[in-house]
Amino acid sequence: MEGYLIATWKMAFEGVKKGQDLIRQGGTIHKAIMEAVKTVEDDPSYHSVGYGGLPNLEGEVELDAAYMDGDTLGFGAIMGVKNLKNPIEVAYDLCHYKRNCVLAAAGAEAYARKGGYPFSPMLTEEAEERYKAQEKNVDTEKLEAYGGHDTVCIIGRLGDTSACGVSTSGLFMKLPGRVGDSPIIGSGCYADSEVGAAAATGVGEDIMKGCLSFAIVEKIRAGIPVQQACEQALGEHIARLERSGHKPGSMSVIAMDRDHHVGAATNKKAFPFVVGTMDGETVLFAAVNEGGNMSVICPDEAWIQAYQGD
Ligand code: SD4
Repeated sequence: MEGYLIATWKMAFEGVKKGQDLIRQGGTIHKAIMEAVKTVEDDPSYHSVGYGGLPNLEGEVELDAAYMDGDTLGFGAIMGVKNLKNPIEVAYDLCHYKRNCVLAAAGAEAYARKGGYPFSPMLTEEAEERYKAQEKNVDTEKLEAYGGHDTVCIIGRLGDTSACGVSTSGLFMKLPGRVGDSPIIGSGCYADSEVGAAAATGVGEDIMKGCLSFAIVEKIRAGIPVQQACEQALGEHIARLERSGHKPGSMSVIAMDRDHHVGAATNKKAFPFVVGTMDGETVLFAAVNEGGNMSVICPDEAWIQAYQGD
C-alpha cells in the first residue's frame, strides 16, 4: 500500500482529505500535514487533541505537539502548554531553528504569544463534564490511552521530503506537568527524508522506553519492509518490556518509507488509520491484531459502526 499521507485513527479522515486537496493544488507536504493536524485540533468532538482534549488531574487541558522535517532533521516541539489554539503551528515554527527547538509550559506559551499565535480556552463543556464525572482518586500508575482519547500523528512524503506532525492532550487525568512521548524526538515521531518516517500513539511512558518511532525508521534504513519494520519494532519492544516484568500499555504505530509504502501495527485488537493514497483517495484502514498476528483490513460499514473510539 502506498500514499502521500498516513495518519493515526479514524478521526484524521477529514484532515487527511484536506491535506490531499492541498497536495493536488501544488502545496508542500508541510502544508498538507499542518492542515491535517489542525483540522483534528480544531474539532471539539475529539477528546485527545487540541480543543476538546481531556484535562489533567487538576481539570486543566495541557497540550503537547511536535513536528519533524526529514530534510533538515529539524525538530520542534512544545509541551505542557495551556490555551493555545493550534499547538502544531508553534511546533512547526520551532523546527526551523538550530537551538531552543523544544519549549515547555510558560516558556512555550510566551514564545507563542510573542509570535502572535491565537490563544483560546481549550476545555469544552463536554470535556469538563467528563472530568466532573470522573473519580478523582485515580491510580496514576494505571493511566491508559485509548479510552476515547488518542493522539493524532500525520506522516507525509512528497518528492524527496518526508515529514511528520503530532498533537495531543496526553493521557486523561495525568499529573499536571506530565509529558508523554508525543513531543519527544524519536519516541512520538521521527522523520529522515533519506529513509522515511514513523510515529506512535498510546501510553507515552511505554513508547518512550523503546524510542519506538526511531526504532522503526532504523529498521527501514536497514532494508526491512515498512510493514515488517512496524511489527518487528513494536513486537520486540513489547517482548523486552515483558521480560522486565512490566505489562505494556496500549501502543500503536504508523510509518511510511521513501517510496511511499505505508505500514501500521498495534498491540490492541484494532487500530484504525487513514491513508491519503497516491491517486488522491482518502481511505480508512485498520491494523488488526489477532493473538499477535497482524493484518491490515479495509473495514466495512458494519465494522466502522461497531468501532467505538476516535
Ligand atoms: C501520551 N501518547 O501523552 C500520548 C497519548 C496517546 O492515545 O497517544 N493517547 O502519552
